[in-house]
Amino acid sequence: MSVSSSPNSIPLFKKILIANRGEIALRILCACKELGIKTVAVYSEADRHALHVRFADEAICIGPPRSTDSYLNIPAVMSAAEIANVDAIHPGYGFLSENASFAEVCESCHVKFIGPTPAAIRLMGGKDQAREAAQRAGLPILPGSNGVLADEEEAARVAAQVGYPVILKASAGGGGRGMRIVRSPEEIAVHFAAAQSEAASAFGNGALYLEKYIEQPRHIEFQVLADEHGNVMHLGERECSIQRRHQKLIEESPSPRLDPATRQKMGERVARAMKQVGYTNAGTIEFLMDAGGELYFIEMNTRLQVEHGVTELVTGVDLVKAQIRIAAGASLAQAIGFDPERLIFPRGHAIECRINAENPETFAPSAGHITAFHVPGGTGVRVDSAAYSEADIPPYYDSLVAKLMAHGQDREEALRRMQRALEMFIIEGIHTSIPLHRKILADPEFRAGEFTTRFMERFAKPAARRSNQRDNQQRRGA
Ligand code: MV4
Repeated sequence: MSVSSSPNSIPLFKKILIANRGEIALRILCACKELGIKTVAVYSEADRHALHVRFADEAICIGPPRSTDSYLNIPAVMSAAEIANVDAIHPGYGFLSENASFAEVCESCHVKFIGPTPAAIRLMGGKDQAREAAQRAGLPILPGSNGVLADEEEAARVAAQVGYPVILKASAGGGGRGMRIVRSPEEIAVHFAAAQSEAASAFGNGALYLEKYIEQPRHIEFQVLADEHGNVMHLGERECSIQRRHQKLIEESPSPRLDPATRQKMGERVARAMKQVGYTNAGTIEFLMDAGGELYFIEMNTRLQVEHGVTELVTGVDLVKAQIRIAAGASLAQAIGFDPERLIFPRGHAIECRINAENPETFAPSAGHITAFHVPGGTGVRVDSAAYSEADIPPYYDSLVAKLMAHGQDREEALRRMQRALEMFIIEGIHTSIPLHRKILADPEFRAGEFTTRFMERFAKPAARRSNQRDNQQRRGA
């Protein structure tokens, strides 16, 4: 009798290198273990005691603590891939995940990059190009420039056409850098120069484009999966408006503001658009929603996102397993385990709080030693974290300590689960954003689902007190 698994299964990779660290490296390890795929961890000298190193089948040190010397070091990662003889690399999020050249290097080394093609990363990674591609593919965009602006005169001309206020954005932008709001013709020259030089120094590319500025938008993004045979599906949206300094704090699915008809209509439009651009693997299409509920494409992320878990909770689809199966050549149906037409979602409501190690006064990331760590559990609670009791949080990387997710039959149940889970999460030795999350969850407007990307302005502290010394004492357990 044959030992092959289900009749429509496809041969998967034997060994995958995980080119990342922290909770997402563990998340990818989980998927590999469930699929029976061997794993290779890479790590920096600061991460020798990290859990992704402990749980992987093999682990290879790729350099000193700084990201540029290790997790971003393409020759070091590829050497590890060659030494371990892997057949694929999962890049996670951040680091090399949206680096088209890295995806190309993988291709030329006959190692499968688990993600879209280099061409798709390049097309959707350039923001002005992505805007044009989205428009050609039938997605609604804001009025603005056709591609990059030649100079401030062109900026003034386009701004007069679309009407003030407008926003100047860096083509190579990210994290809100190289972005300027312009409210009148008098301001455009000075803002053009400032945005251009900021973009040039931050990204080595000063190219700018321009859009109509939306005053109080909501940030809503659609998740897609596409196989390498031309099939594309959407998995609904995530509401990501609760953010501070371009760092998301809370994400949920579905959005409290999107009705089922719009979800279906826009989801199908997004899927058709991604089919038209030949997109493959997992991707996220970001929209701004204006006060009237209209959605406008702003940019695309060609990777798995931090907040993918809330989509997993309301769809029942394991997005990381789907990514791996798609990269191995599976159809969408094989990748998710059933006919995409029969996916019924959202099933209830899911919410995520990003627990960061941060100074509560300045919100600056704060490294340190965790002295006690207890994660909440129980019905409808999921915690993705690579932290543990007696772990060190190194200062070199981002400050995410845990993603706390709650799932319920409706938003109210999900919120109550989240509140009790926040109360039952113990992290000692470092400061975290748990107290901030408890305040947000108690806010009447948040609970009513009435918020925009400006929601967190109300939690801004008056000028920070001089409390560093007291802070450091607390951290040491004084
Ligand atoms: C905008 C906008 C208003 N109008 N574009 C911020 C970072 C980048 N991802 C896009 N961003 C914005 N683009 C137009 N035409 C407002 C923002 C914005 C924002 C967007 C999503 C989530 C949080 C935000 C916080 C400030 C500004």
